[in-house]
Amino acid sequence: MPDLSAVRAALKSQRIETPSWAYGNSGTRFKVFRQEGVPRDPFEKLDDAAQVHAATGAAPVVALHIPWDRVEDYGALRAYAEERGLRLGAINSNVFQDDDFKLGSVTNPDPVVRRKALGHLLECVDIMDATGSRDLKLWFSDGTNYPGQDDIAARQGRLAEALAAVYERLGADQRMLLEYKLFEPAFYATDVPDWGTSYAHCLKLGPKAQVVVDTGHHAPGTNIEFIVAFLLREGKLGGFDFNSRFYADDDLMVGAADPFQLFRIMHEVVKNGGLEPERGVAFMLDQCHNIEAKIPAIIRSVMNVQEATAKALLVDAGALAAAQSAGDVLEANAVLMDAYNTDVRPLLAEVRKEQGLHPDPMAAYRDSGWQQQIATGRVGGEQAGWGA
Ligand code: PSV
Ligand code: MN
Ligand code: MN
Repeated sequence: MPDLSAVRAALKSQRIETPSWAYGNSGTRFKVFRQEGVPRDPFEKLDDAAQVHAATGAAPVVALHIPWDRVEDYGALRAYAEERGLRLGAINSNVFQDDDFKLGSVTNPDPVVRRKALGHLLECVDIMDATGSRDLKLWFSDGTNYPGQDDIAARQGRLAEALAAVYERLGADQRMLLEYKLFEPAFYATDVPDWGTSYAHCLKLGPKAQVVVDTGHHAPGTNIEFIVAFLLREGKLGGFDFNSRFYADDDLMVGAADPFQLFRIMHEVVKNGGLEPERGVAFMLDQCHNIEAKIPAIIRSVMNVQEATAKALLVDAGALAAAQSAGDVLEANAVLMDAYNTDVRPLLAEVRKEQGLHPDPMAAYRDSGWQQQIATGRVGGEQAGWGA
């Protein structure tokens, strides 16, 4: 049987990083839906993130996206976060919203455009120095739409060159996390389409380059937990961008579409040591809440990750290993399913109470009055949003 006090301790130490863009307005390519009380600047995003942390006790880190979260003084933003018990997390670069990047950013055939893209990535590392962020998250929209449009291998060479320049610029305690995505916006060939491509680049670069797994970026049916187990074994899993998908990059609440998949992923994380803080695996959310209230959706997402983690921690590792080595297929599967089928909500409620938190984070937020306060208080000014 798993040691319950170790399970409780592990649950208390897990940190989930929330994305600044999830607090702002968002939508689909068809429509951005505006919500009342949405933050008007990065400082107000931190105010909302502090509410998520107050309700859950598990979300003290906030990822930024540049230039969406551009401010005059990043030191002041950092101090503002720290005053609220938060810290600034991954800096997400953005080389996908500029006309110059139509044919690619770091893989663009034009060296002038490539230099501009690299300049942005290096600026993001400067920002990390000021914010105290450990991670630079790189997602490239680069790719081609038509066969013959550009030289696939040459684009890999250009990508490698840019990555090497960024790697060179990283400080001793900084890392770069290279994200992959099967398709979109490029529809024929994406330059970093899968974990293998990301892994190969990271391997060449060195230990400060790690792969980030966005759960929404795979072909349907992909065994994501296999990828997780492989990368952990190789010491190359930098973190997750958690979200749920039914079809493509849906960015829905993690654990909403397929809680069993999330459990299988967390089982591999737990089993392969990925929950230990020294491993440095970042548990980030990458979601947009287009039709649902944003702060409660983020709280729900944090809870969904915690529930999957709790179930994974409850797997009877001894019984599982015994069944596996005996070749007892049904028993091994049953051990895993027993953990998955456990209702961990009472355990998590107890753990929260032990931490001095409300046992139900959704109720804690509802009772806080924050939603009413921002709905009436945040009037005037432009509300922040995806791409704003
Ligand atoms: C675009 O697909 C994307 O959703 C990537 O997953 C990035 O991590 C995110 O946007 C923020 O740039
Ligand atoms: Mn992502
Ligand atoms: Mn995505």
